[in-house]
Parts: sequence; C-alpha cells; structure tokens
Amino acid sequence: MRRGAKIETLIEAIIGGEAQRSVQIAEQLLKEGLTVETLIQEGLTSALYSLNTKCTNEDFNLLEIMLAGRAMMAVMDNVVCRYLPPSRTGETRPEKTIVLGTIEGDIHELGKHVVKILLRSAGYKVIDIGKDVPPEEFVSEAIKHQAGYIGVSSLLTPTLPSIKKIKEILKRQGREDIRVVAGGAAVQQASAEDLNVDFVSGNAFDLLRYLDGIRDELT
Ligand code: B12
Repeated sequence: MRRGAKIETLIEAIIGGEAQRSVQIAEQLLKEGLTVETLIQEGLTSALYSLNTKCTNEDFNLLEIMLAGRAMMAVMDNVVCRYLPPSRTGETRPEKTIVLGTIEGDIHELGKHVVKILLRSAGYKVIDIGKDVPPEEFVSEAIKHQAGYIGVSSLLTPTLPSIKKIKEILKRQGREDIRVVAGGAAVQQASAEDLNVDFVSGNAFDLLRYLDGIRDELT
C-alpha cells in the first residue's frame, strides 16, 4: 500500500469538509495497519494545520474551517475511538486525574478534544472545563476534583501571559504539588520555564509519555 498517498487522500477529504468520506478513508488506513498516532498527527492535525492561511485576521473562512473541524471530529468519534482501549472512568486518584481546558481569550477546542479522548482511553479521569477559562478557574477546579494535573491548551499567542499565572495561583494556595502541562500551537516555541509550567507538550502523545514517566518515577 502507498501509505503516503492514502494519508494525502484523508487530508484532502478533511480539508474539503467531507465527513463521511474522511471516516471511510480513516477506517481503511487503520485496518491496513497505520497507527492511531500517525493517523492523528500526520492526517488529522496536519489537515487542520494546512488551513492556517484561511484563519488569519485578513482571510477568515469560518465555514470552510468549521466543516473541516467537523470532519476531523467525525473521524475521532466514529473511527479512532474504536481503535483505542475503551475509556475507564472509575479512577479517582490524583495521579490519574487531570483538569483540562482552553485558556482565557481562546475558543479553540479541537486539540483539547483529541487530548481528552486519548487520556480517557489511557485510564485517566479527565475533567473538561471548556474553553475561554480564566487561570483562577483551572486552579479551583483542580482543587475541587482532587486532580494531580492541570492541562492547558492555547492556540493564540496573546493568551500566553494567562498561562503563566496558573502556577503563581497554585503557589499562593500552597498547592505546588499540582503539575501544570501546556499544549497547542501557541506554546510550541516556548520552554516550560518561559511559560512557568512543568511541561510543554508537543502533542497529545507526548503528554501520555510524560505522564507515564512520572508514574514510573513514583513507583
Ligand atoms: C480550526 C481553527 C479555528 C476554529 C476553531 C474551531 C474549534 N471549535 O476549535 C475557528 C474558526 C473558530 C478559529 C477561530 C480563530 N482563530 Co483559529 N485556527 C484554527 C486552525 C486552522 C486549526 C486549529 C486546530 O484545531 N487544529 C487541529 C488540532 C487537533 O490541533 P491542535 O489544536 O494543535 O492540537 C494538537 C496539539 O497541539 C496538542 N494540544 C492541543 N492542546 C493541548 C493541550 C494539552 C494539555 C496538550 C498536552 C496537548 C494539546 O494535541 C493535539 C493533538 O496532537 C489554526 C491553525 C494552526 N496552525 O493551528 C488556526 C489558528 C490557531 N487560529 C488563529 C486565529 C488568529 C484565530 C482567530 C483570532 C481568527 C479571527 N480572525 O477571529 C479566531 C480566534 C477567536 C478566539 N478568541 O479564540 C491563529 C492563531 C495565531 C496566533 N499565533 O495567535 C492560527 C494559528 C491561524 C493563523 N496562522 O493565523 N480558528
């Protein structure tokens, strides 16, 4: 099979907003042995990324982007979910609980949704607190749900100062034990130190590897 060519077809279908066709192609790719990680990173995320130029202040094609996002989510919900271990929600330990949201000022949520699906299937309890969430709320929700982690998504560069505040608030409340991880397009050029977080994740799979590493440290 010429995998490269097939992934290209999936990317084209998603960009074209063809949900049903995207689902069929993705199903076929996974059946033929493509990994879920490659499908998400090189197929779904790349397809949306290529709409970069249609999502600027000068050229903003809302309908086209929304249809592509819908096609991407159809693949996640109808195909990828079936290839992952079923999500288990019984876990309540802090080291298995994460509060996840998109930072204040930012309404992007497709990446957060991908992270949520993968974490749940890896056995984490994920509290999704939505989009446009102030730093104070990340902290109060993490304390309320006894979460060991806060996951913050950011795709808009102007929101970065709000991410930095999360650990400051945790410190003021004596809760520096709660670790903060950041992900999304806007944080990729920044270091954990710049953002005042514990870890900057390149993608959802990097986060899983980071969490596995901490679990190994603790055991
Ligand atoms: C889709 C999209 C939209 C959609 C969002 C739909 C939705 N429901 O989410 C809509 C049309 C609404 C939108 C709006 C806007 N957008 Co927009 N958008 C995009 C686009 C094309 C794709 C983003 C996406 O969903 N990718 C697919 C997902 C799966 O990828 P991802 O988010 O990167 O997530 C992956 C990883 O990053 C990671 N990840 C993500 N979050 C997290 C969190 C954690 C904890 C972890 C571990 C990992 C992780 O895991 C995911 C899977 O691996 C990007 C282009 C780009 N380069 O990203 C522009 C982009 C982000 N948008 C941009 C802009 C400017 C806007 C608007 C301001 C446009 C406008 N004129 O109004 C508004 C924002 C309004 C607001 N206040 O938020 C700019 C941001 C520029 C910047 N650096 O600040 C971009 C980069 C486009 C560009 N080049 O200009 N947008």
